[in-house]
Amino acid sequence: MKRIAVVPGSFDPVTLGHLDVIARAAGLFDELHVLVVHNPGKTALLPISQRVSLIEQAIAEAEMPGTIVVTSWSVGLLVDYCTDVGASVLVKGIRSQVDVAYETPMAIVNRNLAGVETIFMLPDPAHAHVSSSLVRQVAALGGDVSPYVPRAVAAYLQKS
Ligand code: COD
Repeated sequence: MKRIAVVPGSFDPVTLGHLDVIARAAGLFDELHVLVVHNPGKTALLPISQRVSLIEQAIAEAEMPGTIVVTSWSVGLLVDYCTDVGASVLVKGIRSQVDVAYETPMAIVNRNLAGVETIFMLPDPAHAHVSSSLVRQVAALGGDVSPYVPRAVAAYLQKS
């Protein structure tokens, strides 16, 4: 049986921290779905389709192992997507106790709802401080975001 996992996120925009988690998860599963999901608790910067496109470009450049699908999901529960594509695992990056506190209840509910397990992956220390909100802030103030994001994202933010 194929081992399929989903890495969900707002990815607004995708960062080197996200990309590190995606690359390491890709090595653990036969098929990995990187799923862009609207987070109603956050004010979005990039349109969802642009986020998908930037993730695709970053993954192509990084030459990751296995099969990786990049798509978005806006209808219903995250676990509904997992059930639809036959994924039994969600992979989430955990940078701090704040992430643990945010992710733990969702992990329990997702297992209760659909039997989908959540794997928490520790970050590469080089990227542990990076977040999309930090990148958005640096970009908005005219700073250099290239240490924090894939090349395609830096180019996109510089243009816009
Ligand atoms: N290093 C490692 N991991 C990182 C880094 C980094 N530098 N930066 C972020 N991450 C991790 C985050 O901890 C998170 O796990 C993931 O990457 C995505 O981060 P973001 O910021 O892009 O996305 P979020 O936190 O806004 O998540 C959006 C989701 C929609 C995925 C989330 O809110 C969710 O799982 N919602 C569940 C919706 C649902 O079905 N609810 C009902 C049942 S719980």
